[in-house]
Parts: sequence; C-alpha cells; structure tokens
Amino acid sequence: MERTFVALKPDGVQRGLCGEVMKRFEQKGFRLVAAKFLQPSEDHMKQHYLDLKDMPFYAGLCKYMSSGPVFAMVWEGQGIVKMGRMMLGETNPADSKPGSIRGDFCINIGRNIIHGSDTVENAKTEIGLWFKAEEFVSYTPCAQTWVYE
Ligand code: DAT
Ligand code: MG
Repeated sequence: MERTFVALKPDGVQRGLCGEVMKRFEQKGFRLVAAKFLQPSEDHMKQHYLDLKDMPFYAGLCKYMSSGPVFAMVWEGQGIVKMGRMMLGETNPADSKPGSIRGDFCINIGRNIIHGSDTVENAKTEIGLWFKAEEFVSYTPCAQTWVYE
C-alpha cells in the first residue's frame, strides 16, 4: 500500500486548518498511519527542501517553515501520492482549482499552507526524514472493507 507525507505548514496551523485537511483525507478513505505536531529546525527544513537549494526563495522558505508549528502526517492508500497532490492543488494557489485545499484556503505561493510528497520515491525519503519506525501505528480501520473491494 502506498504512503505519502503531508504537512500543514506554520500558516496552515495558525489558520486553524489541521482539522479541515485531516477531514478531507479521512473522508476520501485514506488511513492515517503516523502524525506529530512540532516546530522543525531550519536545518531540518533545509534537508527537506534540498532539491530547491539553488532557488532564490530557498532560504526564505526554510525560515518560514521553521518559524512555527507544523502538523506532520503520513497517510496511506491506493494511489495516494498522485491523489494527494490533486487534493492539495497546484504549488501556486492562483493556479489551484476551487475544491482543492490550496484552491480553497490560500492565495500566495509563499503561504500555500500545506506540503505533500510529489512522487512515491520522494514520499519514502520524506517519511524517513520526518518519522522513525516506532512512530507508526498499525491498525485496520473498521471501514477498510467498505473502501476497498
Ligand atoms: P510543492 O510544495 O507544490 O511541491 P515545490 O516543491 O516546487 O512545490 O516548492 C516547495 C515550496 O516552495 C512551495 O510549496 C512553495 C515554495 N515555492 C515554490 N515556488 C516558489 C516561488 N516561485 N516563489 C516563492 N515560493 C515558492
Ligand atoms: Mg515539492
């Protein structure tokens, strides 16, 4: 079963959107397998966004991401990486359709409230960076057989 890393950024947390985001992933039928609330260090964010290190916004991005609380989650489900990105919307909220998280709740690219892994490979790397093996909870949701045939 595929897993993805999703995190409410400090603006998403401050704006009270943790519950709304969790609701959308839950209602879709995805399964929460790990979660934690933390203020990540700037070094941690530099590692997380390493592929963007040459971009002009890299320093500001890492500073903003470490400026306050982040709600980090791992969700599991069939095709979740691609679907998760569709649920988030485009990187720039201005290009995100209403109905998507970024389309519904934000305006600026630099305050786009949420992160989601973009590929299965990157999801594995990000999950490894944010979570230890013992932080995962193993359980079967009671609706499992009603979500999957
Ligand atoms: P995404 O978060 O959709 O995967 P990304 O990985 O390209 O997008 O960039 C990471 C974050 O960096 C993005 O959520 C917001 C910020 N960002 C991206 N492009 C930007 C830009 N042109 N100006 C300012 N911030 C930007
Ligand atoms: Mg990205």
